[in-house]
Amino acid sequence: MRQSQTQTASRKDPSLSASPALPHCAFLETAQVSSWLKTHHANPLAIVSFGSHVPDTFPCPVMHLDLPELAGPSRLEVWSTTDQIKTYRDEGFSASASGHVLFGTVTLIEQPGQPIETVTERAYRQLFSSLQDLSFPHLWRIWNYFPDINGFADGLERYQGFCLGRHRALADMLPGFPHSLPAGTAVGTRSGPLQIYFMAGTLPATHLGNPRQVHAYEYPQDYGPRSPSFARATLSRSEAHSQLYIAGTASVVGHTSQHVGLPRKQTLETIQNLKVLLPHAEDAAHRHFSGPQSEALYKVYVRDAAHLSDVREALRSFPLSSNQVLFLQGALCRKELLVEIEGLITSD
Ligand code: 3EB
Repeated sequence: MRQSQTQTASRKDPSLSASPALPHCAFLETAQVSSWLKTHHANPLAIVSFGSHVPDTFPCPVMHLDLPELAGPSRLEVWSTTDQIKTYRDEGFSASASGHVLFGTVTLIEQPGQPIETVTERAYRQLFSSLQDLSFPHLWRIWNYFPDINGFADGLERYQGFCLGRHRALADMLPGFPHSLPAGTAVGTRSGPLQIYFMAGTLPATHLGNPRQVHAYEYPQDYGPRSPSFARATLSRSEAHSQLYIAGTASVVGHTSQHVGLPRKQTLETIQNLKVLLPHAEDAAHRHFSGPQSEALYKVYVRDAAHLSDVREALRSFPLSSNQVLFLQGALCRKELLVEIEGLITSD
């Protein structure tokens, strides 16, 4: 099966025939993981847990996030590859590398009295020096989680402090900043340290904006002293497929939050943002992301568990099977945002 897909794709674009497999992501119950990996001849790159137990027999980075699952059986986000894996570990850092892709985690505990911007800047500087050391200089996708995201300290909302520290490190260390910024997610956990996981490549990926939205890195200063450093989506490709990493997408049009207090309408506005992004990404990739053969996974972050039924109701216009979507309870970076959706689509 894999073999025949490869051949089809090589005919389409022979210049890419030497590139390796893209990482695969699946939402799996803990008890399914080992047999799933065996059947797919895959090795785990990283596992993200939202409260489920993860046996320590997995050799890859494992990140536990305090983001309660709101529906269905508890599942893990399992990233894997059919390539061989090499793992790395350092204080607060772990990663696994396969072929052209590095998947890693950075975890930093906030010390009492230390501002979130200082912790964030340090985490991003550590991340960048690891990318340089391991020779995966191109960031493809990044996820950021920390508690009390809407809390205030030293006159700044903690999310704004986070943006400030992230901006300091990235503006200094990321070549091509801000156009080389990858798709991002930033969500508030119930508890825990600053937790970051990321995918990086030996080759650059393509970063996209959303035609309905201002680039987050060009937001006006009303939202904080430094703008959020992320792209709306990132494209990477192998010989056979393209992958579209969709950043956390919310009810933001232009740069303004829409439908304050209305979870159903915010969800519909978010879906509208996704519907505009998809054809834009298809044009850029020359691949289909909305066809019947493409595979899509979404994480839906809901601020208030009481809004889950409204959110699910609105999502009926965007049909997804239960193995394609995780509903997680998390706080979002503007107080008025009630729902945010991120995605990963592999083209047909
Ligand atoms: C927004 O559009 C919503 O700071 O990394 C979404 C995804 C949001 C990522 C980030 C913020 C981030 O501005 C918030």
